[in-house]
Amino acid sequence: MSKSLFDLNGKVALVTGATHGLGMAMAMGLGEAGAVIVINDRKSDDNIAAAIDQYKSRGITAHGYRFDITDEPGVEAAVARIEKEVGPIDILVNNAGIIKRVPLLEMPTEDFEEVIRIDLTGAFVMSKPVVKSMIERGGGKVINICSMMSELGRDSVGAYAAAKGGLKMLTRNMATEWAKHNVQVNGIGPGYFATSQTAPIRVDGHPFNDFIIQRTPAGRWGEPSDLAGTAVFLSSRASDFVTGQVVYVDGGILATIGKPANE
Ligand code: GCO
Repeated sequence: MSKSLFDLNGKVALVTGATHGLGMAMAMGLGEAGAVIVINDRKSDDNIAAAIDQYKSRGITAHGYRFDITDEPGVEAAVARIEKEVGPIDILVNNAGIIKRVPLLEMPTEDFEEVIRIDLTGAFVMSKPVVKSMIERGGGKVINICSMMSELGRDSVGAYAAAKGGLKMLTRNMATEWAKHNVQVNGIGPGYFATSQTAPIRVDGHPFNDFIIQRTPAGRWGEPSDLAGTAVFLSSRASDFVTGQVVYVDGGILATIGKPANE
């Protein structure tokens, strides 16, 4: 019987930063579609071990490695080790990232550069050794986790928006250069999701929480599991002729200018 278009059995997926949050939710989706999951954390073996247990509890085979996506020699060594110990990486999800909510005029330049280094340059550093191997093997899939901030600005997230805007264009350029090698590169742009990263602005009664509920046509924050289907689609042969796109999973927020609060 022919495999489902969305079947990932036999595939190895590296999802950076997938010890928690949106990365874990996407990795769980890829695992449930059959992929073997590889995750990383830049600091904590404990975080990795706890996450591996969560994957295993869902019947998903997962492996964890400690490395920093901005450390180029460390990334190259980790990719070589993963491909030796687990197998060639068929799917790379560049998810790891940070945010610093500081108004631009108050932000130290080193903090701005740290956000760019992790959220933008990190995807470039991580992709090079993985994609070189994909090209040798005839192809693969890369998914860069962009953001609504790839399209819109917001007070206090200027460094993050600059990084995520750059990541959208890096996605298009990766797609341009690697399509001839059967490597498809796309982005996922989450809207506002209920994660630890948004917890400070999501508490009941917080003006921003009320604003997002009102500004999002779906009338709710996204749940991490809302991203799994798009991640599976962009990791599977169902998307073999899709490249250079950013799919926004945002409850409709980017589709509308919104409506008056009392409507
Ligand atoms: C913020 C939020 C956003 C979301 C997400 C939107 O402070 O505005 O953290 O940046 O996390 O990136 O796509």
